[in-house]
Amino acid sequence: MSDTLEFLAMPNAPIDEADVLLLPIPLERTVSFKPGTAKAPKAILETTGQLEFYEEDAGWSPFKHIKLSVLPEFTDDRSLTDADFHVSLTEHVAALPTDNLFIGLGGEHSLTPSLVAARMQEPGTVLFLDAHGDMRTSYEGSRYSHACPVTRLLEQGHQIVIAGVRSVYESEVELVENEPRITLFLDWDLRGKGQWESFLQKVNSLKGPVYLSIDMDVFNPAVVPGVGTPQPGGFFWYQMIELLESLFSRKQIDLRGVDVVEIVPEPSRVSEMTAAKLLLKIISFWGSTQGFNLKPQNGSQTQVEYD
Ligand SMILES: [Mn+2]
Repeated sequence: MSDTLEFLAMPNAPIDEADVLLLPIPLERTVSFKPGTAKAPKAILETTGQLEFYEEDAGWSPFKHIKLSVLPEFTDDRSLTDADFHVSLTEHVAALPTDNLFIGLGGEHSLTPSLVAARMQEPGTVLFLDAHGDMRTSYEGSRYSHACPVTRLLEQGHQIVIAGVRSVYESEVELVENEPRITLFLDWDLRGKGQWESFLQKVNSLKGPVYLSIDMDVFNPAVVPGVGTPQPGGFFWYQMIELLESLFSRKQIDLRGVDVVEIVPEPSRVSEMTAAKLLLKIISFWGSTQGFNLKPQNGSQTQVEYD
């Protein structure tokens, strides 16, 4: 049983009963700078054991009411080509129950289009938080590189709202200028109060199906030093909280899925803790918006046996 991954050291709910499905995906194929992202899902989930059940921003204990299941890791079969791996990931996720909050825990950012293909089959909006443009057509010989997910998402027919970017290639700037389906909020532009407010308004006004992809390098490296390709600048913790509050303040939000990617575990474990707490905030804010606080107290926390 020691290989079983858990969130907050709670027993996993049966998949068909779970309100939140969390899929660890230790994908590491195209990392170009700091290796180690394959170790992230396990390191982050182990760190969740240090969180409190009570979530102080929404002011409740979400898992008294919410049932969560951490699924077995979707391990990488290295005999598969990149293309075949991503098809198998999409098929795996598409076969899961859909009446839940789905969270993919990476792993490198190239997994996002495969998760979106499974969870958002009609055109929708991807809110894409990242230090980099991630809009290359291919990179180092692979269309499935962590530098290319935005291009794959455009091919699927989605709108993309990208924020936090502070590293782009010239052809990516040209793509943004010519592609009306991309809305880009450069990190520098978000530093002004007016611009930050208009970004939050944009987040709050997203209509139709929405998918949230969080590359942890969107954060300032002082907050999250352990990422595959760090960049100076970036979000601080309470900016992310404000963003999540804006996203989840609309009760009718049609959130198809979330992913948290690109962590590389590091000795201080600050990065893993930030990712762990971010997962807790996302689940808490989502659950609060969905009215779980009014539902019976038979969530995963109630299954914990204290000694
Ligand atoms: Mn990225």
